[in-house]
Amino acid sequence: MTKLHKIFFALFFCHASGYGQTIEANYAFIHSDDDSLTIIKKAANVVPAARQLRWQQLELIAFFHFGMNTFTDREWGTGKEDPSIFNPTSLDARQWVQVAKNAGFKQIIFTAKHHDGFCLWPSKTTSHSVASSPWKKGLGDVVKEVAAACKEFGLGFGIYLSPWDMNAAVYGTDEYNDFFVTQLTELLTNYGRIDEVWFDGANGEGPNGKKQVYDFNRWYAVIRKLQPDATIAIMGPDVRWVGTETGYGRDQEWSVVPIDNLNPSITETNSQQTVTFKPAGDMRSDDLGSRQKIMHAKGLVWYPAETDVSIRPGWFYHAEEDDKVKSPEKLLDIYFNSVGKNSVLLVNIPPDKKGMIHDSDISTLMKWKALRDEMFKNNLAKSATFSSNNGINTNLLADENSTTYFTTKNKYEATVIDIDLKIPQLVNVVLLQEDISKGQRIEQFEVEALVNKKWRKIAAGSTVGYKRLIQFDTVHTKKLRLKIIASRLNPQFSEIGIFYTKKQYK
Ligand code: FUL
Ligand code: CA
Repeated sequence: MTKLHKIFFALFFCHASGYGQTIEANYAFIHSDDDSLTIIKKAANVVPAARQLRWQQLELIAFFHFGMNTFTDREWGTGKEDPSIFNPTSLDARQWVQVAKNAGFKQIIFTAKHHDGFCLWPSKTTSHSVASSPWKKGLGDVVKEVAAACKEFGLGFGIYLSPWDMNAAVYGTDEYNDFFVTQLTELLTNYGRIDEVWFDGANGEGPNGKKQVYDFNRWYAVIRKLQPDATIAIMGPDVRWVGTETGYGRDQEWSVVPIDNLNPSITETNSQQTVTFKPAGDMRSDDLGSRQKIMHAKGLVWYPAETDVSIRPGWFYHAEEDDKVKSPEKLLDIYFNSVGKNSVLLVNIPPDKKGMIHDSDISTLMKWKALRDEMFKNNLAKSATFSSNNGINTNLLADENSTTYFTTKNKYEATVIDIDLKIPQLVNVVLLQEDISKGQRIEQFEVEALVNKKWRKIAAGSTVGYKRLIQFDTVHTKKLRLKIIASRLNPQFSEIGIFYTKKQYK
């Protein structure tokens, strides 16, 4: 062995066994003899894979549920629908994507196939598709139109492909896994770049239904090979379901969570090490990653939350819900409780029978966007001065760059950042961000304002992560301070935003 080989071996072993942090990875092994400090250190150094970081920075993704259910007025089909029912009169995917873009969404996810098995693209695997419908005389391809619109307007494009398939004759047999791989391969090769693949966990077969064992690991391998930058969400290794469909995430939202099925033989070997299989277990409890939770884990993994919600009561379009579209204020509250709680918000906007987004949805989306624009237009932190007893780079706290950060000197984990607004201002919203490309670390924080010469606590919480947004009763103040009370290693605090909005939506 040459010297170079030895060094390489040492580095590799060091990483693979989870001791050093020489190679950045989105997982870490925990050994039975690791003490608590070592475990905390490991947790603090788990970082998102590049695809996970890109996904998190999107903040807002739009879901388009459209398909057979749009025409039968149902939420779940039967798989027995006649393809002739599918006949949008003026489908305009450009309108969908333009609406999404105007509302601030950065990516969309389209239901290429829902549980009823009807394919919105002319798949070679089945005749149960748009090819058998009257729409465009059977020559249409909705996936193609949505993909092209996303490309035109510069949005990411993702697909929802339901594992559960009520129509496929092979469903319930081994062959279904081949059938599914062929469908995936069509979608991942014929439509350009795919940014997210969304696998739903729903299955309503019931006690006498067909039992299908999904070969998820094989499917993941196909995705990694054909679209290595795509995140695989929900029933997948990259992105976790937040656990509800309400739009409201957790107060304490850790992106680093325990993983007990960490298997060294099925991690990728490219420059950034990432997990390629789904962490096992139910991840719906309130606390997924506190010190208490990670202490007894066998491994740790970067597995962030996606919060999905529909703008209407249902996932598919129903005319009787035209007056039940969520209000702009409700969407703003959801935004604070999802994006503002270290999650990505996935809002479903279902196109109607014409194949267009309805005016009621457009109107609410544009008002929601206007509320956000108004709220965040004037960041008072930009003209503030920051100081700290034990920190460096206070000048990077309001440079509107989430990858430049303030941190503490030496090994100080707790810190206080003083914020001087120079002139008294009205304040009722704060924004906090960590540089998650270096990990998630903050465990407890408080924000105080000096009011009538006394410090008043205006906001407090546990995790920050990619973004934390908090509204509170308006204060008139010149001085604020942010206390980072507990952190896993030195905090890497990238942004503080301070705002005032006339209307409050709490
Ligand atoms: C659920 C499905 O059953 C719904 O129809 C919808 O697609 C939602 C996003 O996921 O599990
Ligand atoms: Ca910054």
